[in-house]
Amino acid sequence: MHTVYSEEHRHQDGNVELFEGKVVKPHECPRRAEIVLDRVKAEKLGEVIGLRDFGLDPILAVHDRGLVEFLRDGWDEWVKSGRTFDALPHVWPVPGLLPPGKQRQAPHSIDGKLGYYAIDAGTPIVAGTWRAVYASAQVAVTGQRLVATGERAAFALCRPPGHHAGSDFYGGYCFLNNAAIAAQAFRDAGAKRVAILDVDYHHGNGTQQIFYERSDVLTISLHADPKQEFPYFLGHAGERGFGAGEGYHLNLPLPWGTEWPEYEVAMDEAVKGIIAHGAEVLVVSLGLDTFEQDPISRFKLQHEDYLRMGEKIASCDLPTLFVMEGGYAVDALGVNTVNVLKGFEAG
Ligand code: OKP
Ligand code: ZN
Repeated sequence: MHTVYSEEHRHQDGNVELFEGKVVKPHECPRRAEIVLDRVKAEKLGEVIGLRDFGLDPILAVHDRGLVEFLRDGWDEWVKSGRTFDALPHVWPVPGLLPPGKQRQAPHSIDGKLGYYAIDAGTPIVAGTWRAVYASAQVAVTGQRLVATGERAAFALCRPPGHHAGSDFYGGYCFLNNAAIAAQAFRDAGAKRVAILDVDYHHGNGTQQIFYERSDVLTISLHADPKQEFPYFLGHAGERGFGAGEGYHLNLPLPWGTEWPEYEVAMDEAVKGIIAHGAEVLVVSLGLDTFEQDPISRFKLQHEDYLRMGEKIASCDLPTLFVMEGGYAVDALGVNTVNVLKGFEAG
């Protein structure tokens, strides 16, 4: 399968992340994408293709204009207000703060806007953020076009990742939801039913929120139980969709320490759901932070398990777009990512 890649991701290169109460160097760093690209080339997975620019329309089909304009202009406002170091939020409009029936409102001040749009303080905005996240979304849509025009599969090597970003919020290293943008692009290209399978270690809260009230895009996430793990407030088994979307979202939370045998059981349930949905196309949010050596995660998958994961995904027997998400054991990230893709091709 072909890989879509753009060097623009390098412009997202933050200095700081607030991580479990400490200021650390961001786990989500440019070397992640480079090591995956190197492995794709070394394993001769297929061609490496540059992005095509589809403009703002596919982004605005999923995200509110307010968020998009904030991501585009926020850095300049931050600089105008006298700062040059990474922009992070420090105050949030939690629901209980507001009077009954009152919606939150975007303030004018940049510090207020950061807290309004961000869900965490781990996702720095820097000078090149918009360039990188815009390109990441275009990489996803370029991959989507490959699959929509007849390829069995494609790999969108997106960076920054996307699955924590919702229609009007960003965070968890994610700014625009690349997988959701691609899924919507499949719908707009005529696919009646689409499925998104999220195998990142963390719950895909943004993807869940975007499609929660819709029946055309089935969303399934396998992840560490939010009772224990980020994003903490969403991702419980009881969340099954709402209104027209009821029954079209599936969360499969798993405990810390999960190994392949238990993971496989959840994968089988996900595959069953995708087939039952009658999806015409599959988007995979491909996070590799389920790896046993991941520095911020607590599942225990091994290198070879990713081959099996790829085979399982292939058993859905659908045209498939892989969209890169997380994975922070950087030295192993290329091997693990390409193992999924090779397992898929063998399956
Ligand atoms: C992004 B992706 C709590 C710290 C969590 C944010 C993690 C974002 C992960 N232990 N910090 O890989 O899903
Ligand atoms: Zn993750």
